[in-house]
Amino acid sequence: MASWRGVIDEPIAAQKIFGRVVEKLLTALDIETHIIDESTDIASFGDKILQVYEQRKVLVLLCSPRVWTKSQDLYSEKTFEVSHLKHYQEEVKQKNCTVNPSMTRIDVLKDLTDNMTKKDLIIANIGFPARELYHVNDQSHFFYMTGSFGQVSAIGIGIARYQPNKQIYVLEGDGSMLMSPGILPMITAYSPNNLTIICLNNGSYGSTGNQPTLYNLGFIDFSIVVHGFGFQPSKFANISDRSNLMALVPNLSDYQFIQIFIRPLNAEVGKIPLTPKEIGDRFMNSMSD
Ligand SMILES: Cc1ncc(C[n+]2csc(CCOP(=O)(O)OP(=O)(O)O)c2C)c(N)n1
Ligand SMILES: [Mg+2]
Repeated sequence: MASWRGVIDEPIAAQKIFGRVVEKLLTALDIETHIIDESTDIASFGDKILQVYEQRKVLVLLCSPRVWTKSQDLYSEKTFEVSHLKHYQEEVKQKNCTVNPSMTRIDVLKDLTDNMTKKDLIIANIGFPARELYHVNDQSHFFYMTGSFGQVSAIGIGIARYQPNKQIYVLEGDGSMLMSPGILPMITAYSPNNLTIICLNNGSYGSTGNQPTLYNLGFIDFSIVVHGFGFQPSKFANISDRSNLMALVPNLSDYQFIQIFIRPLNAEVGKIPLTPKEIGDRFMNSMSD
């Protein structure tokens, strides 16, 4: 099953080209291709998918963005409990291993930006984290990712090292953090005192339609992961409700890693009306201020 990115409502240039040519490419390669327009269409392809295994053939089901991008509050009852890691959770003294989050991403972004100083830099994960941040409080010194999923902390450590007088906040998601946790020991190695990773954990790939991540399925605990990678326990916080968040925000920059559990709900905000070049140029110019 392939995501037919670019075919509708696509602002990213590279994806538009892909969307336009992929069907023709597959036909030229003589690969049987069918289009899935809505998630309800998938069931009707059960027999075709079985044939792939039985006849050992290649079949592509090109899924329109309509299949994925509907935002639904699918996992609000999720408690983020990882029972087989309880022993370690006690060892690293994290009390909030079982949580039932009440805030959404946009609630958290409002509270965070209201409590940051005007010069703090934010590097925002691709998708709704960037879109919602732009919507609640756009600043030229905020960098909105439009690609490079999984690289937000890598960008953050680079900027933190070369802008030691600025405070940098990185907005990770559970999905992006699971994709590239390898950056964490690099951050420990450099231990910049001007970088804070804020991981907005909604247990899902929220920006692509709230498919559950392995975090949601209860296999992982980031509090143990980051401790294992050498982050200092006193510089780590788990947040699951607004009163804890408000108690922490005056001292945000004292932390290296803040995990905030949120409900998997995307706000109804439009796309960012800036090209990737405009976002980059504006951000770079703001550094020289
Ligand atoms: C390499 C790559 N893989 C996948 C995507 C599609 N993609 C964009 S955002 C996203 C989900 C992000 O999930 P998470 O980091 O948890 O943030 P959330 O949207 O849930 O806040 C995915 C899968 C992409 N742009 N690039
Ligand atoms: Mg997520």
